[in-house]
Amino acid sequence: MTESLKDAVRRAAALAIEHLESVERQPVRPKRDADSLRAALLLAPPARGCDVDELADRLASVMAATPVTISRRFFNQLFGGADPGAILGEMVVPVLNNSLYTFKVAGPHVLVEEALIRHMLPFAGFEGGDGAFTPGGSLSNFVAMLVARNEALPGTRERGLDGRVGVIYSSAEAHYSVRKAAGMLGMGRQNVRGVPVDARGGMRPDALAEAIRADRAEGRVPVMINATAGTTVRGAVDPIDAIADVAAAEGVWLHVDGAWGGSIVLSERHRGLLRGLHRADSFTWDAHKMMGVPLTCSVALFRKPDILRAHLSEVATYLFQADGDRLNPGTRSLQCGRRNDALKLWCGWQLHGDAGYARRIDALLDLARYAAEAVDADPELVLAEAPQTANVCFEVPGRSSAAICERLYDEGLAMVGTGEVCGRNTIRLVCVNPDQTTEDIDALLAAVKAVAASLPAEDDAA
Ligand code: ABU
Repeated sequence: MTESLKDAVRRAAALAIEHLESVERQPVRPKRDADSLRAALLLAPPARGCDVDELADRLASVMAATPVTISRRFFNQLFGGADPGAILGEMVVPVLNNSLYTFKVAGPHVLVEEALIRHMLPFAGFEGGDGAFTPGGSLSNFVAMLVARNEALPGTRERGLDGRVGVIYSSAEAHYSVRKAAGMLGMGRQNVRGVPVDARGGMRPDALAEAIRADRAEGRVPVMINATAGTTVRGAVDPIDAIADVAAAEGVWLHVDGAWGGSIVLSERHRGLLRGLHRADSFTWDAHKMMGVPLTCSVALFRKPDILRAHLSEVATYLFQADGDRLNPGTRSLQCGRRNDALKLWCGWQLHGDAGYARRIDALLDLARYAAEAVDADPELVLAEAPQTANVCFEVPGRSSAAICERLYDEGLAMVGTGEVCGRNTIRLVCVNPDQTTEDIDALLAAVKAVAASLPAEDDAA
């Protein structure tokens, strides 16, 4: 092993520490536009390489210009914060550099994945089922949809759709990945029904049943119902149990997209929100969101054992040469070469245990409730609705939510984004970092009001 490699690893650790210290000093970095970054940073790969000191300097410049997502002033996305256990695991992954397709080259990491999936399945009520790590919630939804399509339309894997039209049912407020996957799977984006939602943003089971009946009457094949556990903007949870009744009556695959809210199953206090999940056929669960694992770490879980291999396996004698399919996860993956996303989750779970993760989920949902009550009690703010999970949407009447968020960022006060709720552009505050406290919420709301007062009046209908 070369000294320069060890030196590089030491420098990476030092740069990471420097980043953490700079975030303590400056939790929100000033916004930089793309042109100023292109001009300031040496971005084009050079004809001749530089030495490692110069490289470390160039890397430090890129890091210093990077938006901060791990600080207590970041409320912008469905991820945030930094978890010591998971980061410890993630930081050793590149020096191990295993590809998670075979036991031969990944050894215990195949067993780490297996142990995690086996541990996660019962939380969904899928004991003894199947599962796979994917590069994100969109791809977990994709693989569930692929399996559902092949099950509903036999022969698709070999012959294609053969003129058959399969339909997907998802709420009008579901994540775009469902429509995108329909396009990628040859099913057609127009064959995704946006089922209307109720006043709380949950899919209406009566409208779902009606949509399925209408498609059947026209000769189309219902392929999958996608219920969402934690919609992107409102954090709404579809009524999974009532939707499962429709799925059972109609014999349609039920998928639950828990990319955002799936981790709530870890909390005894709150898992009732996902009542009926055990009746689903598949479940997307992102550990890089509420569990705080570094991006990306998503798992697609299936109720039926061994179902992934049936839909994804290929013969490759140059790759799968020993140990059998069970120990070669490449036989049931969307990917061939695959990075190790499991080790960081395994390390996080070792550190926190089930009990620690349950406390974490409880704390996030408690903080969201605190934020909602603080907004509701403030005469200058209007709460869009009581939060169901960890999203708090609100407005400053007479001011643009987008302009407020932009100004907060420009002034280095906070990063927070907007989302549409019932025809209004609202500020969407996401509680996903367990280091945040009620003081951070108070500071954000004070900053929102101060910034709003400096902006011109305008109505903010979506
Ligand atoms: N899949 C996550 C959607 C983006 C966000 O609101 O964080």
